[in-house]
Amino acid sequence: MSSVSSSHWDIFCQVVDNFGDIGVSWRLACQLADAHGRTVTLWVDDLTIAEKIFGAGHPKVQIRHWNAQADFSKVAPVVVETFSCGLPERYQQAMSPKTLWLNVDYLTAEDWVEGFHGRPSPQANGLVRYFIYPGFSMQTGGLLREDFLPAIQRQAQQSAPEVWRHLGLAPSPNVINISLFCYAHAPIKGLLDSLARSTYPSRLIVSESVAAAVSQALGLDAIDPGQSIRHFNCEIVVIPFLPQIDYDRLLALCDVNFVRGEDSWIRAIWAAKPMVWLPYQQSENTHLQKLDAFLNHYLALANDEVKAQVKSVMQAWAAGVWSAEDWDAFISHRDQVKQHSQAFATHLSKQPDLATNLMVFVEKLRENRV
Ligand code: TRH
Repeated sequence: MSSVSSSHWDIFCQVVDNFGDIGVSWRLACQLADAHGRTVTLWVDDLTIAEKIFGAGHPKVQIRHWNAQADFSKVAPVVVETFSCGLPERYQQAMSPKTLWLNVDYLTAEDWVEGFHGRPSPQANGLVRYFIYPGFSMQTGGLLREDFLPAIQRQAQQSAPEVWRHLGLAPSPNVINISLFCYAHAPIKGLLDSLARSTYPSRLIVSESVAAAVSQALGLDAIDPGQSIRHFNCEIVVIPFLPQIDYDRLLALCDVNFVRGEDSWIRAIWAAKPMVWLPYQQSENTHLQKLDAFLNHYLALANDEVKAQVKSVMQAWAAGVWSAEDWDAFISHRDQVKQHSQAFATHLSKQPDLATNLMVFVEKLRENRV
């Protein structure tokens, strides 16, 4: 085994589908480099999806293609496997008992993660794999959050007209701006109908990956990025897939954010605006349990009105049904929901972030304190 710097980490990512696996892995790699001085090699099995996320890259993060021919002879002192994707057999053979192996698993707000976070899992080959569970409480690994994010959000809001134009959109301060990033099974037609007949004018900013589902709901062939159409009291505009940092700017500017999966969900929490989260669909409606677990955290300190409005809209959206009345109530109380979202983000941001928690965990492992 050749040696690599003691401040080097390897991260392994398998792109199952969509952008979340690589979105989280890339964000973690960049944050370990920016905030903790690590150099990182990010191994990814599918570079086509990944390239949408990498943008101009990062000087301290090297991207390598994880394939059958890859050279795994250089093992980092710390290796992170994301979302239980496993480590290549040849890489494991090159690892020593001193290599620290962490599996950063999917985010869930369910309570069981507290009991499993940080637990070792001895492997048949003598190596030990530690399970890290991101989460919403101090007993979990926390959430990814960069120190520079508040400045990005502030700047977006202070220079809103310029930032809207930077995103390829006209400043539109007199309408409700809503970003839409969801899965195709969401009741999109219900949302479009509600926005069309609402007394509040709105602009629905649709991510490119959702454009096909939106056009289908409208009975159109396609709406391309850059195109906009009027749907009664709502302007629908499709935008291309944005660099991650621009997506944060968009969330900071919009009045309501529809998000999904894992990483956009967390970004919408930090944006501190009214949000509607759609969990990744799972068999036996497990995703609805995950939603309820999140709502318990998210709404723990909310007043009864906010609780009822947020709950009914998010549960309906995730269950694939739509209630125009619930949406109307939600949207007309958006200032109260916003205040609540700000309080929730402030409360969560007092907890250490995931990258910092990983650094602390690794130090404890080195000192045999886990
Ligand atoms: O793409 P997703 O649906 O990813 C999902 C989830 O991670 C899910 O839990 C997992 O099981 C599945 O993948 C395999 O949604 P998510 O997690 O929000 O990831 C989207 C990423 O794309 C996130 O990093 C934000 C980023 N993004 C941009 O950078 N620009 C954009 O314009 C948009 C819409 C998203």
